[in-house]
Order: sequence, then C-alpha cells, then structure tokens
Amino acid sequence: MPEIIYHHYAKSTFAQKVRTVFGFKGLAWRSVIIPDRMPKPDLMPLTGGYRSTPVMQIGADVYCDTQCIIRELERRFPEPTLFPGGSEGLAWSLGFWTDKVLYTTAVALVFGAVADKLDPGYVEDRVEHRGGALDIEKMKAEVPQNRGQLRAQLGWVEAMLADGRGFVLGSEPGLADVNVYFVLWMVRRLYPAPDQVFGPFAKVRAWEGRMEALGEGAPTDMTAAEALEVARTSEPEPSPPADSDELLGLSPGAPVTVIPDDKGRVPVRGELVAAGLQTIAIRRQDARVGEVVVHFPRAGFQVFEG
Ligand SMILES: N[C@@H](CCC(=O)N[C@@H](CS)C(=O)NCC(=O)O)C(=O)O
Repeated sequence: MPEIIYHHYAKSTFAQKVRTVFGFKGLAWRSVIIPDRMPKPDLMPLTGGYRSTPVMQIGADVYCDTQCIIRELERRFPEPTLFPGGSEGLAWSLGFWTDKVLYTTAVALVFGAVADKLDPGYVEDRVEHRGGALDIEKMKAEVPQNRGQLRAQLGWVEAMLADGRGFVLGSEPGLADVNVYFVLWMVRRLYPAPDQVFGPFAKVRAWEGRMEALGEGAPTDMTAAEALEVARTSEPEPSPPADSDELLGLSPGAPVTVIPDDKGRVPVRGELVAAGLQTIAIRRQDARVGEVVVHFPRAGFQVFEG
C-alpha cells in the first residue's frame, strides 16, 4: 500500500487528534509540514480549496477533515480497533461535542488568555477561517467565564473516569478518548495556568498521561514537492461501494460542490465518485497533480449539485 502522507503542523490541535490515532494504531507515516495559515499553495492542488488542517493523502486519494481521515485509517488498519465494545456510534457522536463545543470553549479560553501575544496576521487568518465569528477582545474579557465553562465540561470527563476505569469506555482506549484528549492537549500546552483548569480533576490528569503514552506513531519527513509528485504519479484507488443515497439523487460523474458547514467554508468542486451515509468522494483534475479523488465526511459538510 502507498504511504500515509500527513499534511499538518506541530501546533495544530486537530492535527494532534490524528497523530494520537497514528500512535494508537502504531502506524508509520510521512510528515509534510504545511503553513499554519493561508496561503497554502502546495496543499490546494490536492484539496481543490479545502484549507483546514490536517489533510491526509494516500497516493492520489486526499482525505479532508479528521472525521474522514480517522474513518479511513480504521478501514485500512482495523487492528487495534478505535471502537472497543461496539462503541462506534458513541465515539463519533461524542466527537461532535468535543470538536465543536469543547474545542470552541477551549480556544476561547486560550486565545483570551494569550491575546496580547498572538500574531495579528494569525488572528486575522482565524477570523477569516471562522467566517468572522472570532472576537479576541470578547475572549479576553470572558476568560473567567470560559474557564468555568471548560471546567464544567472537564467535570463530565472526570465523571466518565470516576469508577477507576483506565479509559472513557472501560479498560481499552479508543476514539472516544482521542476525541476528548486532543482538545485538552492544546489547553495543557497553551493555557498559561493549566492548574486552574485541571486542578480539581485527578482522574483526568492521570488519564492524560495514559493518552500521551500512546505516542504518535513513526513519522518521517517528506517535502510538499515530494507529496505532490506522489499524487501526480499515482492513480486514485477504486472507491469502496457507496451506501444508498436517496437524498442527493445524483449519479456518478455529476458535478457537485462540497463545503464545510462551520469553518473554512471554501467550496470544493468536482465530479461525484461515490456518496454514502458517512463520506463523499469527488474527482478533480489539477495542473500540478493530474487526477485526484478528494474525500469528505457527510456529517458537518454540505453537498450541492453543480
Ligand atoms: N472539522 C475539521 C476542523 C479542523 C480545524 O479547525 N483545524 C484548524 C487547526 S487546529 C485549522 O484548520 N485552522 C486553520 C488552518 O490551519 O489554516 C477537522 O476535524 O479536521
């Protein structure tokens, strides 16, 4: 199988989610460091406009969004499973709390606390990424409020671990743990007084250590130019059979546009390859990489004909 090529940067919180999955599954991967803000001229030929971090590439297949990336990793590398005890539905749905509410609360707290040290160019990019919905002055004023909000949610995590279990769903780690962990990883590293947040939660603190011990797998560096060359010289893989899709009523080959429904709302256009309950794949041509197939999740992404 072609190598896993991971486009990310060290400080990206969402990128850490997948790095922890690499560790959990003991995977080797190639690390391509991308800019932490626009422009990303060596990523756009692969994604067709999708700008968020991270992105995974395998040959000429490109996977956008951590939900889609992790689903593909579980499909290709089913052991050890991210879903011990049949926890798949619970883990994905927990991810909508952690990716949206928990993450947004954590970013508001951290950005508010370090507001005076943030690079204005970075803030400007993040305002654009959120479609204007990011107000640093408000975050600065609301640090105590957001600390309370975050601690209330950490209280739920402490309760998940209250009976002495090692991980969120029992004795085995899984995606449910990873979904919570990556957000706390960011708070732990960037919030200037982590004890104010983690202090009351002894079980969460011990669990953080167990999660960190999963590691990040075995990365080796790759340049962006090498990654583009891999895409150019590879063929997209045949897509797995699509689930039923009575909602779109589109046939393979139809022109479609896919766009995230929250952040980084850049439309990506292509030809429909396969649309299922949980993922959609579209084919695109690009002058630098030729034909690629770009994969997105369905949950959290809008799909339009045309
Ligand atoms: N739903 C996306 C969210 C990704 C996301 O918001 N990533 C942040 C970095 S942690 C981002 O893209 N920031 C803007 C950038 O890197 O250009 C996912 O799960 O991958």
